[in-house]
Amino acid sequence: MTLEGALVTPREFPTNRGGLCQKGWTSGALLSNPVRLTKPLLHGKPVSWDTALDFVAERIERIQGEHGRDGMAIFGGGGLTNEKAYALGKFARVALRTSQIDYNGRFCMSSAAAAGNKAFGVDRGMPFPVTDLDDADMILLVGANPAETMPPFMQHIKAGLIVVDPRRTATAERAMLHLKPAPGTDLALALGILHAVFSEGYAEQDYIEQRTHGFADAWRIAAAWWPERVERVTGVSATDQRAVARMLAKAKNAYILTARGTEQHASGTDTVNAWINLALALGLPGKPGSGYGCLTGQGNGQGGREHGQKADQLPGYRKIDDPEARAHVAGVWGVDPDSLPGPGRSAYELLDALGRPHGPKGLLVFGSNPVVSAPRATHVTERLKALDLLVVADFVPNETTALADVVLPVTQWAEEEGTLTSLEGRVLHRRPALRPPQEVRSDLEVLQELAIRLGSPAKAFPTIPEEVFDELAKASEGGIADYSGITYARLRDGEALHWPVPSREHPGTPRLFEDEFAHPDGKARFIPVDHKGPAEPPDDEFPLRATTGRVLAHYQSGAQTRRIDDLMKAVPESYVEVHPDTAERAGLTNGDMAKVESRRGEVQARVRCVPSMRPDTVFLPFHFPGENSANRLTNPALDPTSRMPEFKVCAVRLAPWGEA
Ligand SMILES: Nc1nc2c(c(=O)[nH]1)N[C@H]1C(S)=C(S)[C@@H](COP(=O)(O)OP(=O)(O)OC[C@H]3O[C@@H](n4cnc5c(=O)[nH]c(N)nc54)[C@H](O)[C@@H]3O)O[C@H]1N2
Ligand SMILES: Nc1nc2c(c(=O)[nH]1)N[C@H]1C(S)=C(S)[C@@H](COP(=O)(O)OP(=O)(O)OC[C@H]3O[C@@H](n4cnc5c(=O)[nH]c(N)nc54)[C@H](O)[C@@H]3O)O[C@H]1N2
Ligand SMILES: [Mo]
Repeated sequence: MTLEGALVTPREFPTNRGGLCQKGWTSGALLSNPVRLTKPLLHGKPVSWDTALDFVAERIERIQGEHGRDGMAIFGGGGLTNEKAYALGKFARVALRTSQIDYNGRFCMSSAAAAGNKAFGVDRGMPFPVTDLDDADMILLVGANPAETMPPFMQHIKAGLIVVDPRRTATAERAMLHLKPAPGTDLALALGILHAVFSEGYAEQDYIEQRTHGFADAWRIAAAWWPERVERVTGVSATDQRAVARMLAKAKNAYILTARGTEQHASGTDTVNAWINLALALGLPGKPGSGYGCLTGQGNGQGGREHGQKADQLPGYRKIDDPEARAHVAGVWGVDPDSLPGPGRSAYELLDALGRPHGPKGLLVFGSNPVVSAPRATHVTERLKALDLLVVADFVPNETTALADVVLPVTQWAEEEGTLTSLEGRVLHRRPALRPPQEVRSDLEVLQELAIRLGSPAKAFPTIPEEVFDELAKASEGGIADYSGITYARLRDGEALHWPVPSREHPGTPRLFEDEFAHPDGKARFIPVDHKGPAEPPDDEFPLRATTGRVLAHYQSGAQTRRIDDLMKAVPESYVEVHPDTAERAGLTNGDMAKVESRRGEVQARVRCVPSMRPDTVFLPFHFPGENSANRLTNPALDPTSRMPEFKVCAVRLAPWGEA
């Protein structure tokens, strides 16, 4: 459960069922945070709103005058409401007319999104209500640790549970079977299990024939990955692979669910497709009571990727290079379709280009802390420092606001109205619960003020969330994520609306795929994928695989949770989980301070000896900044389709801290 999600009307929320996670319990402390940003800052000094906004607008004009429209860039966030994500995308294309916009969701769910589009013709995290899981009898959870990252979700796991994770997580503790592949070898594992399914006669032949295409090509590759060969690559025994095949095939209702452990790889899209291929071979997607789904992450992980803050996208999950989509959206916006820019750079490529000769010279950040959360963070920090203009809108100071020329203090989620879209495609309306401090403004107000200064009419950037939503609904009409039948009135009435909702009378679509998939011929696609392994395999110099992820007590880049005493007591500092033998070989024991080093940098982390760790793997949480930032190590190798970085595996070595 996300920080925001945990507090959205906990009692009426079906994925939550009244449960709150640890962060939720202490969020009172968060909401009355003494370090709340309350005044605009210009080069660190408090100034009036007009001074700050005039400065920003003047600099934007100067930069775009010298370097062209693409001289300015925007970095958004999956925590923004649908209304803000939409307004940000429109602001980029209409007020700035830049192609350079992307957001942190590129780091989050873009591989599953790309894989879902390939296989099913649509990307909705879960094409069924999450409560459907309650009736399953077998669930395979791959690269997900919801016991720590979404505690309320665990209530829906009543079925037998199989977990695929290199670490013995709190989630794996609950499983009847836990497979521990080396980080970055999932794809081979999925091929091995598919091999077992087919050779043991468990494949659903009728379903494959009637509802899918492409099995033969996918099988040709999987045929070469018999379980014993897969065992040598992954470390998962052939016996366990066959057991998974059998357990899934024998179950009446089974689900395969993936999350960041599957996705955050240079071959993340192929890896997700490999698990979807397995689901298709077993006939799960679209079968009542069964399916494939992806667990989302941030407060608005799903909605954040539907309304146009992604480099290649227009609202309604439309493609920015599709002439029909451009004409429709330009019509709603009252602009010439030819004035809309084309696709821009993906998140890491955008950050990497900042301040370079052909890259953007100015950046506006809304809802992200890339100094801590981007891969190869030291380098990203240098790029941010090379900018002529860095503007950050936030409600708390963080490592990125610290570098900003201008910091704009905005309202936080509990102080605003807006909508979010849940992992099951359900649009949720949120009422403001608190009054904001006097001087802060909402993100929508900031965008309007800037747009006016840049020459747009005020009415093109409404500040009332309901007005923005109504426009978003129109812009999405006829798109994949069609919200055109949704209104605040229907949401306030408590209707459970899952997109697409193409008209006011339409009841929404809780379950996709029951009759057909979203490809024009109605069939799902097996995607032929092969195992490649990590972009940076371990070697003599850097012999260990480092993986990164989350802990219960901290949220994301930690900007908020690192300020809460109880959470800091629970997990006060960065650490590295390591097998005791591996630690010993590096001259370390439990509690020592270690230096973890990759080709990109080094970090300081407290050693936690964990006997269940694979001896070839270490784990670091990414919630800490500076010398403790796991992202000083990570490899920005990108997936060719989703452009997602390989956060989940890079080559490192261990030594005692302070040793040369
Ligand atoms: N407490 C807390 N909750 C959160 C967040 C938070 O920061 N803190 N963040 C929210 C967000 S934005 C997101 S995206 C979600 C993420 O939720 P999850 O995806 O559940 O979280 P992660 O810890 O990133 O990764 C899950 C697991 O992947 C495993 N893993 C690493 N490498 C591999 C691999 O190669 N293969 C496989 N199969 N597994 C691997 C890791 O060991 C880890 O246990 O959590 C959300 N909830
Ligand atoms: N090594 C490693 N790195 C990772 C990951 C990993 O697993 N391993 N996971 C990746 C993933 S999945 C994600 S999602 C990213 C997350 O990392 P970030 O993109 O850095 O996300 P947050 O830490 O949530 O930062 C959000 C910032 O936006 C502010 N904010 C929140 N809501 C709003 C709003 O409505 N308006 C404005 N203006 N500001 C707001 C918050 O106060 C906070 O300062 O990290 C990625 N980085
Ligand atoms: Mo995420």
